Amino acid sequence: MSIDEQYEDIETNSRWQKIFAELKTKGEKQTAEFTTEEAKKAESKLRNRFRDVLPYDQTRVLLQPCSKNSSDYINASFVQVPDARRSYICSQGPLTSTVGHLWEMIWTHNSPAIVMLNSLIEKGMPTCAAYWPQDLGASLTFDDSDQCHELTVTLTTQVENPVFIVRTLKLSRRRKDHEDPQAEERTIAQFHFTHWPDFGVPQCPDEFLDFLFAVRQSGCFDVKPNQQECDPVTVHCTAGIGRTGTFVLVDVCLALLALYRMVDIPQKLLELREKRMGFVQTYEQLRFCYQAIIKGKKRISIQTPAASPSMNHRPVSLPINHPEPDSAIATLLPDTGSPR
Ligand code: PTR
Ligand code: PTR
Ligand code: PTR
Repeated sequence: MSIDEQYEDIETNSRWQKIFAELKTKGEKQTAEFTTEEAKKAESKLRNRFRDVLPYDQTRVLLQPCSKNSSDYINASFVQVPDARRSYICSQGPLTSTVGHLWEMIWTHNSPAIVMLNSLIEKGMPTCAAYWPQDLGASLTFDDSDQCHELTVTLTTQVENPVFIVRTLKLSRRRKDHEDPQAEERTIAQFHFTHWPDFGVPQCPDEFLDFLFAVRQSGCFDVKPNQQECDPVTVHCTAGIGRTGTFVLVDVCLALLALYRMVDIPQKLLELREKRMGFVQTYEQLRFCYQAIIKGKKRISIQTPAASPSMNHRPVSLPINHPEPDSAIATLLPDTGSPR
């Protein structure tokens, strides 16, 4: 059955809840062996936003603290998907006390971009620390005592689209134990989707796809020569599972469709849940994934090099150094007719 037929079948027979529940049961069996020991340690607990959303020990991202006695813990997981040539770091929204850790992780693991899917305030409550400066040209410095480096983040550009904002951040890092340390600098792109309530779905697949294609067009998912996968793109929301899982599942399935023309969406979700718990939090989010994959597949295949009227975002050009795109994927990508 094609994805469209599967969708119609589930929709007509109102089976979303049932399928979602079955996946939960299967997923729990598959992940029964995985542990969260590090996340439950006393010093880690202060670094978790939620008690029940933890990275598995098997896939957690490690910090590199200065002293052996300091914790290397951050609530973030590696989600590597070699068959789709994708790699992500999926993370909770940082706490005020872990913002320096987030930037250190981004530097250490060479993450070229951040995909943010929550707002800083939701239902009147803070959901994530403001980890970047809010004013153009402004800087924030993070100098955590357990880290070897001081990190400074500067907001250099900000472009507002109807449902998302693209920011360019300059990240500079210098060792604290040198007398006159040379700071190194990198540019990190941040793609911030601003219209997605937690446990909800975006208003329509098209606005989500505008966002996803803007992320893709930056080149942040390009695979460098001699690498199997792209450098890990950091994806977060509040807990880093519901909206983050939805984004990753749609992107992975569209990448797989481009490479192999077929994908088993429920199976892929189960595989992703082995990397980070709770990926895709509601049956509506799963239904939305199908809708976005079906629309995304069509939208990609009807794009012509000359025109792409349905793409209402501006082409995003970011100073990420990347090689030519993987040709199999590039053929299915929207071409806005503008240079990369
Ligand atoms: N302005 C909010 C307040 O009342 O404090 C805080 C806030 C800041 C909320 C930023 C959301 C934000 O997201 P964005 O960077 O997309 O404006
Ligand atoms: N940038 C190219 C263009 O505008 O024609 C297409 C392109 C976009 C290529 C994104 C690769 C991209 O990334 P990914 O291979 O990860 O989808
Ligand atoms: N214990 C929290 C709750 O259930 O409310 C955990 C949680 C919060 C889980 C938000 C998922 C959430 O959504 P997202 O991953 O999209 O931020």
